[in-house]
Amino acid sequence: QEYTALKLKVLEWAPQAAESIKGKIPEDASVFLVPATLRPETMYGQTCCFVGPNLNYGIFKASEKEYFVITERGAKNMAYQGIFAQEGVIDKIADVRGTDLVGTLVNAPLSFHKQVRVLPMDTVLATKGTGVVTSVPSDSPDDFAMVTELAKKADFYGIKKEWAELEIIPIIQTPTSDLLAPYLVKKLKISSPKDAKQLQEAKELAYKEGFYQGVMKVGEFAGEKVEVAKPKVREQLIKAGLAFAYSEPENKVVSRSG
Ligand code: ZZB
Repeated sequence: QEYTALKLKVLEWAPQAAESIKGKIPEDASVFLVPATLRPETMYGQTCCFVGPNLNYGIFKASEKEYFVITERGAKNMAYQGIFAQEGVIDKIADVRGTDLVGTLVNAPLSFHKQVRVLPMDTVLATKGTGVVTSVPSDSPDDFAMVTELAKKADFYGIKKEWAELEIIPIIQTPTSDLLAPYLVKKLKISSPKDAKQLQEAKELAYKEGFYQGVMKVGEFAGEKVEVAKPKVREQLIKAGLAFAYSEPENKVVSRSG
């Protein structure tokens, strides 16, 4: 899978995370949360950044001035893709639990919401991407279901309600809607992030309709088909130093007979 890895610069750490990294990062360096996405053209609609509260993350040195918050697994993959200073070498300077990152304020490249919060999502997989997911509730049913849940039960999740209530702005027009994810969540009667089966179906529908029938409503490529705009937005982000290509090895099926 060829992902776009986006650089969300940390502006303000949540208190627990600040404690874990104290004295470990040079004053003049930047730290980024780095989600892997298949939908770079939707980055205008980011409203938060998800981490798995129970997952372990590391802070990895990418270069003298840049550090990434990702899973160890993500870092191991990146080490062989010319992303870090030295091929095959990973340099972890701190460990941090997902739950300790919640509340961290980051900059979201291209988004209408320049600054967004790190929020918890239990369904983030440790086995995919970087373990960090940028949230686009206008076009991702999983994200819409999760921000709805977080706003409803902010206290339970230990967050401020307003962190989950950023305006959801239409990014892509399709024949059925300009807010495809909320539309599908309602249509398939999805009531929580635990409705895994319906969410999977909604995701597949959203991918298909968004890609083949979507037209950009916003940004530099407004009016262009998603199919056409997607690689252009990606290039633009990469050229600006706000993103880079990240690929994932296929999951191997290990057979017992070897
Ligand atoms: C932003 C975005 C906007 C995404 C959208 C999707 C959509 P897939 O589809 O399952 O192959 N993702 C990335 N890493 C993880 C992870 N570790 N755990 C859970 N989810 C993860 O995976 C690719 C998408 O799943 C990624 O693209 C990311 O969310 C999420 F409008 O990034 B996406 C219809 C989907 N729309």
